[in-house]
Amino acid sequence: VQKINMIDTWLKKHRLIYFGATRHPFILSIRDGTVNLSSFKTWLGQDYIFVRAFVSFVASVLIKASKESDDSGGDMEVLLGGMAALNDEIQWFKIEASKWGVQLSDIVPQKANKDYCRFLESLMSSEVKYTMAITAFWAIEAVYQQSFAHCLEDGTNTPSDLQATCQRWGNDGFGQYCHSLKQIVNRRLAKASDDEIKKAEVALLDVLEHEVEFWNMSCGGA
Ligand code: HMH
Repeated sequence: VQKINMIDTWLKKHRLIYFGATRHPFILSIRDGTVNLSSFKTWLGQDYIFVRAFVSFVASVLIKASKESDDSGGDMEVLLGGMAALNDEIQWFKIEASKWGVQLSDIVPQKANKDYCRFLESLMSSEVKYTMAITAFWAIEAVYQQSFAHCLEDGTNTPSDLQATCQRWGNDGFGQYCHSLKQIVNRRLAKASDDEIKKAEVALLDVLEHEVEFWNMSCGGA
């Protein structure tokens, strides 16, 4: 296996599950305008909880970077940019929730969300190496980028009041940021041991499965 662009190799190998995560029926329903608004509100409230846990995870990735990265690719700057974006995102969730009448303080995390947050916590362990953690991080961001960008393509029927949500993750700047993360991951993987590569691939698959479950949960309504 050539190690220059491990990510693209993996995305080809695992394209069915990757499509499961990035072309989920929930995303397709936003894209064609048939989305159930109660599903959207469920997603909004649950994702707010997820993002709060995600901030801690990103902080742990930053710590791993400071210990393990030679930083030739400016990993620190990219990660700090991601943290800044999350600060913005949390404020956005609050505004959006009040627009949709979703009471964030009342949200109880559902099973898929709890499972996903527990997975993030497992990656925060100091036993987990930077290469594995940053691979998961890239995958988490890339799924949202790919999913929401799909809703903004020409000829789609995304409802106008959901356009801003899609823009949040589907905009070009976020795409650039995901590309920078991908380059960091590919650079790490090119130098990683077989064992580290294996672990990173498993982390990618775990993320994709959790993302599918998260979308499934949102479709559940409630
Ligand atoms: C579940 N995955 C989930 N929520 C998010 N906000 C992202 C990825 C991207 O930040």
